[in-house]
Amino acid sequence: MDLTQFEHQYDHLTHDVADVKRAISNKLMYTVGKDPVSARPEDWLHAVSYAVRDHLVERWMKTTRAQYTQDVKRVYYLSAEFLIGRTFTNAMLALDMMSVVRQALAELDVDLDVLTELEPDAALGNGGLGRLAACFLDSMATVGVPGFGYGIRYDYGMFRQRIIDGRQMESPDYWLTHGNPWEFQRPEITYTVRFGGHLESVGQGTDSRVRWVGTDDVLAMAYDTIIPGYGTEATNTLRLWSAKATEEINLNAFNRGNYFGAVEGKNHSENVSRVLYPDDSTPSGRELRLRQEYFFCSASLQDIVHRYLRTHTGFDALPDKASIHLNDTHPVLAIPELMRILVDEHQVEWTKAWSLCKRIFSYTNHTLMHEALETWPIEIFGRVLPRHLRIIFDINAVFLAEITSHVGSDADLLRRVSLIDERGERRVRMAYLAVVASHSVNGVSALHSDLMQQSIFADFAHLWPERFNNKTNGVTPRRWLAQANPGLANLIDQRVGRGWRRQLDQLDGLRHAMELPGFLGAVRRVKRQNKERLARYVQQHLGVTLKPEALFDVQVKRIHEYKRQLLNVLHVITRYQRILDNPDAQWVPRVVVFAGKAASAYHTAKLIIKLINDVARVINNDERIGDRLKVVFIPNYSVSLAEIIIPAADLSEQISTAGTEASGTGNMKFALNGALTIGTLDGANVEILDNVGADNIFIFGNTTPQVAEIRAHGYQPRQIYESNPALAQALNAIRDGVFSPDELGRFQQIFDTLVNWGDHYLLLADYASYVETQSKVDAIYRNSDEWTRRTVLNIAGMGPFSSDRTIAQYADEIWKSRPVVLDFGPEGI
Ligand code: HTW
Repeated sequence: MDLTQFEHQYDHLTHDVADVKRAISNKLMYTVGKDPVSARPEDWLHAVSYAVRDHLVERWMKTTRAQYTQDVKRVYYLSAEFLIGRTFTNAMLALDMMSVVRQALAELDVDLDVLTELEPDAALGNGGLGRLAACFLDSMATVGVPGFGYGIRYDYGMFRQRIIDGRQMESPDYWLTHGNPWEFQRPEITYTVRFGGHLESVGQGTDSRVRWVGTDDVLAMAYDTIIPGYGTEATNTLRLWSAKATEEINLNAFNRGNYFGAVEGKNHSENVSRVLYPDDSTPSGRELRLRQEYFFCSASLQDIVHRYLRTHTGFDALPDKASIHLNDTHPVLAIPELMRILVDEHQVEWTKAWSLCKRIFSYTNHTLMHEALETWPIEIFGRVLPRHLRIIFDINAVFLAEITSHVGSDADLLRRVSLIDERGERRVRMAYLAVVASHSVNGVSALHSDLMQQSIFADFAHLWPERFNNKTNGVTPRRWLAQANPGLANLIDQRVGRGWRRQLDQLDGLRHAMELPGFLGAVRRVKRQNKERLARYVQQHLGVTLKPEALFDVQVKRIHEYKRQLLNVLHVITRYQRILDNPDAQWVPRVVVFAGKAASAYHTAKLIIKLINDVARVINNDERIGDRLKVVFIPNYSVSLAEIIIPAADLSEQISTAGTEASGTGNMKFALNGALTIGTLDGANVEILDNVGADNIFIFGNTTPQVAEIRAHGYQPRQIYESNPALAQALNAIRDGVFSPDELGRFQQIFDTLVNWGDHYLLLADYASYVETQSKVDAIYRNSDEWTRRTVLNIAGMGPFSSDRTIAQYADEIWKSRPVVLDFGPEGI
């Protein structure tokens, strides 16, 4: 697609092509160190990235200086994951430099679009939780919240997925091979992080203190990335920590002539920031993971306290100058770490330190799934972090005493809410620690926030109802509409102006555009171009030919049983069998697209990938089917792939068992790009329904209370199997090896899980409703004007799902932060 037509003209006013050209040439020679005649495309990418980055640096210093002189309250967003994706195009759009850079490069005989494809994704996250953190950084900068992201600079991000013989194969993602032009290494900003050792008591009685000694130390070095705001000069900082050995080599071993032994320790301690744990909603429970979590919490807290003490004495004002937000429980060690810094290092009295904590911390819960709730065996915890375990015991003692004094002694209640799970191997409950230490605990959609208070935190919600609240997720319209779908963005600009990039509510104006001549046709043409772009990608990478007139039915997300990719497969198989039974019916041609990674140790999820690929091979090669049905599994799902796939979707699959998907954010990205949703009443689907209207979304399946009811009455999946012939036919085909002729029993386990072993996620209970709803989808798709009208009503209803709205609510209701004032006012340029 030719994107040049969408880049607007007025950025020439602020940036001159000749200047940009000169800057790029200078960077190529003096920073990259290459002669233009021998420069490779990667060298040009680095040169132009440095040239663009210079413009961000000016804004960054201005914002940082203003934050400092105004002594504003800063918001620290602690997250083990930031799924940023690419930065280059995003930065150019923020600076309004896209067309100038394109032209400058063209005059240097370089194609901008070739360069953008060379940039590796910063894939420092698994899925929705990490991507949400990235959208939040973008929105904090854009709405002017003085925000700081803190996380880990993993050497290896999310693994690369290849599909070999239909199976997922993982390989390391070494995203830093060619260097990262967007980061600033800060060797001078380095903190010592301590592990292990033991505790000693010093002093007597009320003077007694604990000393933590004999530790193994690792250094945490800061790397900063500029986060630009859109339509403002305000920027923020993402600070990621990388582990460095405290001493390059062990001198004793070196002097004994043992060179390799001498550097071994260095490797060992630097392992702490080596690799992202590839789990989403499944526990890892590995000691190295605990060390990772503490590593970034400790460095971040030392940095926060250090920054505060540069301009303040005493800690009374700390809660007015710092909010620390915990993105799920992975950063919860920040709580005992702040207590340790205050009490052990600054001699703050315990009660005082604890009340400061409760005003500083806030926490977001992202899952209710029991197996995903983080707990650590106290044996491991005490060995790695003895001081923090003691602090948690002390917090727990005070907390349980407080409960007893309020509600009387209720042993059962105390056992349930204790920070230590005493059943079996004793474990620390990280989520409970977060709730006890935070002044705010939020869920990520209306439904999830309600369920959270009724299930995992029910006892706490009774004790402290005022602490609990909802903040429905959102996505940044800059990346997920302006950048990913320039064709649609341009069309919207023509109808309602460009303001939606910062005020997504303005999309509401599209409701009127519907009646304008040519509008629906134009929307359809843009979708068609996006589908052609995806079809080209699939042709190139998979060798499968897709017809763009088919309905593109898309499910892209982590592979997990609760997300029910298998339910989608059951529908695909049923459709296949019906086409074979009735080839002459007027079938609406469909392309069913899957993408997503499975956690490397999650056997069932990997088997589901194999099944999808086996089903795809059989259907795609069955001549009787032709173009009526195609199935593709696109390997290596990532932010950059999402930017190609989502704009090309007609139908968005959001089909998790009601009550299991906390929010979902893919659901919002698809609707914003004009896909209609087929979904259950789960997570944010419920609110999408409220905003687009029941006529414009395909809702099916059991609701959350119905799911509970079915389970309570003894769910019998086999009965459903036996009484629904179409379902039985699909399941039997899986069981009998129709899709695995080379190994007939390959998918027996999948059959058993659903029919004989309880079907935990109730796929069979929702199958009939799902398949019936899919027929309704076909019927509407046949009427292309009607389909497009609904598409536009979806886009028009997406105003509330901007992460700018979400962040404004966090800032007002949780963080109580005020925007920084720049010279030109918060609106900037
Ligand atoms: C939810 C998803 C929600 C998203 O957060 C998720 N939670 C985890 N991963 C997610 C943002 O609020 O839209 O519905 O499922 O995508 C998640 C998680 C984890 C442990 C618990 C929950 C992610 C990575 C690693 C561990």
